[in-house]
Amino acid sequence: MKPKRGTFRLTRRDFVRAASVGPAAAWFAACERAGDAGSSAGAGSSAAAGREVPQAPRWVKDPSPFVQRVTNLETRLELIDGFLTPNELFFVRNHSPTLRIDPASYSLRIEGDGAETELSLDLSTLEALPQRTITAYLECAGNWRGLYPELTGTRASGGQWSTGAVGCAEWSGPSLATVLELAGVRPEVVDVNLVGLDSSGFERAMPLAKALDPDTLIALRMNGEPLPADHGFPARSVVPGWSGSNSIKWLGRIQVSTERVWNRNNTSSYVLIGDEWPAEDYAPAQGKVINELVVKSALALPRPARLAPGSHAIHGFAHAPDGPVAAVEWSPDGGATWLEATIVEPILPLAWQRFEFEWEARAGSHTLVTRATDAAGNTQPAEPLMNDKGYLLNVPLPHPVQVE
Ligand SMILES: Nc1nc2c(c(=O)[nH]1)N[C@H]1C(S)=C(S)[C@@H](COP(=O)(O)O)O[C@H]1N2
Ligand SMILES: [Mo]
Repeated sequence: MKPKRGTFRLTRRDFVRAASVGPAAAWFAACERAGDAGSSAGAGSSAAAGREVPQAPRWVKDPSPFVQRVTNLETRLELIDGFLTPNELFFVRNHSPTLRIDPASYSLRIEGDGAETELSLDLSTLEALPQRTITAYLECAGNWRGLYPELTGTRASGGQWSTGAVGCAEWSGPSLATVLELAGVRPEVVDVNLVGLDSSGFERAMPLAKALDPDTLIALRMNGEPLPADHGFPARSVVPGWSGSNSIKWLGRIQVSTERVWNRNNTSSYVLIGDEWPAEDYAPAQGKVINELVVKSALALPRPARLAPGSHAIHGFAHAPDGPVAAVEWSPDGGATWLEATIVEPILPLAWQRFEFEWEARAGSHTLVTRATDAAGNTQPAEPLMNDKGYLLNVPLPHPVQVE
């Protein structure tokens, strides 16, 4: 469904009247407390017995199908056989434990010197706005970072993800633009900063143009269900094609600013730090800010994989930030020869693409490699983009396979 913006009848004034406007601070504090209490509930019995300090469960979903890394759950791509990532298999990147929010007391605050009116919208108001549905992939900018030593000879700091900090889902909710229009955006606005309610206060700013892109959503639903708690219930942003860090979960505040917004997530995190990006050129950021993701492809196989000799249908997922992948090549011999893989429908502009090929596997050790290219000719480069935090690694990925 793609509602036309012009068909939306309620005026901003209707909403200013309908929405409760008031200080949000008390509510944020209450919500944080509820989150702490809710998240430690599972460990209550041992705490009551006075034996140990309760450990907050880090996730609501069953973590067993994932690779568990501190507060994160990494998807095993080999478990994804269809086009979309099922919610229960979708990776989780949390800077603090999953927050559990009571939908009855939730509200989203729109504020800042660039907003003509400050508003608080409750969940039913967000649900009553025109809903847009997109199928979009979401990838952490640090996906593949754990492969840095193998591919570049150096380690990069941050979570050591293999290839599973990516997924693709159908997201529905109002466009961020629709919500911004309710408050009114002053012409001088530069940045829109989105702030989560989790205890890390995770936030990320984007330029106004991206905030007004109709595909930038405040998602309320994921794959046809209300957003799962681990993915930001009741509301998160989804910013297709951009670093997953822009897709703010448990969205609590939208700050509309007439000045550039600088915070940790565009000064020291999610910036390219290294010799190529002199800090003085990017101050107050320590390097070049990462927004758009890069063209990538990976196989849905364990790493390393073990296969029996014979013919195998191999599949994987390829994605590009700016339109679908147009071609995927694969190599059975570590990149010496290349063949064309089949891209499986559907081919949607913001989604990943599933690709497949038949491989006649002979006994021995092999290295499969894949390489995706988008319609504009952007492809996976032979040389890695070296940066201290290991973002945006996208060289064609060698995949070790033992056939026996
Ligand atoms: N509030 C909040 N939003 C957040 C994060 C977080 O820790 N807190 N992590 C971000 C990062 S770095 C990524 S990659 C995505 C991951 O989304 P997912 O956990 O739904 O897969 O959420 C983003 N949004
Ligand atoms: Mo991320």
